Amino acid sequence: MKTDQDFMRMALDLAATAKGKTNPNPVVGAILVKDGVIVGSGIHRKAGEPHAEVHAFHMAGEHAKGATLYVTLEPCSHFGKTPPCANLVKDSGVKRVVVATEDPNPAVGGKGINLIKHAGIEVEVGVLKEEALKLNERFIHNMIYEMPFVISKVAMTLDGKIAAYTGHSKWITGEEARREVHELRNEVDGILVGVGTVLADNPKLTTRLDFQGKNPVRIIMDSNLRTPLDAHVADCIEAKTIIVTTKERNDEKAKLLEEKGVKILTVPSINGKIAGDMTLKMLYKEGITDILLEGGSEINASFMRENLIQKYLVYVAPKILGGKSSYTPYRGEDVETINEAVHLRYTDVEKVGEDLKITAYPL
Ligand code: AOF
Ligand code: ZN
Repeated sequence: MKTDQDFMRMALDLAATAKGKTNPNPVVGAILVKDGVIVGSGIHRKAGEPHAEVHAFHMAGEHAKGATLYVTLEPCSHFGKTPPCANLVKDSGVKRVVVATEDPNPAVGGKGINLIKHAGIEVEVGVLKEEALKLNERFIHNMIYEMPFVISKVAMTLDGKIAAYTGHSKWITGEEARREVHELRNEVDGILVGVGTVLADNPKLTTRLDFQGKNPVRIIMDSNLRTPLDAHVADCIEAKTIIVTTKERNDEKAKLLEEKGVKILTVPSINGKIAGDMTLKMLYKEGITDILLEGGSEINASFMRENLIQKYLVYVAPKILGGKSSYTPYRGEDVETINEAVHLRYTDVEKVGEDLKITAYPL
């Protein structure tokens, strides 16, 4: 006999297949089970399209009567782009509803669960809650802070170097780790670098996979608009570009970049430095719900120091570079003591090809 946990795990696995496809919405999976048999299943595929429950009920038809609904997120109670799922559940004839976690969207926030309970349907909340929270970490962060979820990605040697003193860095990690980074780019709304990286490497910052992936919006932190007009990122045919700058920038250059299709986002500065938190708030208003922060080391350091990173992904290559002037991933200002370190918690360590991948969250 399969347990509630077993069915919820299936629903979570279904939901996970849509990761990166539903932004700004969460990923959600739903399964209808009657007498131990799955009679309906569904996922939310894309914002604006039907919710997971709708697909599951559609598949189950009459079999939904007397069934148990397993859903990874509380059924919604509001009219968004689609009508409330809680009403659908209420009228479906299901006898029990198992929910992994509440919807942090203030428009829902428990109201969906209450509506179903008041209809006399048995509801259980919290089955595989931790997994469900992790799966929707991006969406939950968005709902609470109204800012994008920032993932800092670093590829470094075992001795913590990301480039030789010349800036040469191709390649530190192996093919499999680099492929994973393209899979990540395929999932996020934005990819952010400093203008230093644009000047040094002239990167494309696009997604290159065996299939047609999604290109995230390229976001360049560039207070003085030093991005060259012929830089790959200034070419907006393949992917969109936002340049984040300050009021002090050259208006003429801004116009020329805009003519190439670049969006110029003017953000307040503090001592000549673009304010990181304001940048994120404004990017969220532009529809960016998550960002892959790909450096370089000064941008990484300022986001890290301002506590603007929600997740760290560090790929460690089995190589030692050494050297006094080689680059490290989070440079910034010198600190005097270990007490000034930002503290993290490791959640996963995994081997990817020849490299290690460490996942960590700030405490
Ligand atoms: C569910 N099942 O599959 C999803 C839910 O604009 P709408 O109508 O698509 O509503 C989006 C909101 O609905 C989203 O912010 C979240 O609160 C909830 N998403 N709820 O019951 C689903 N995707
Ligand atoms: Zn819904």
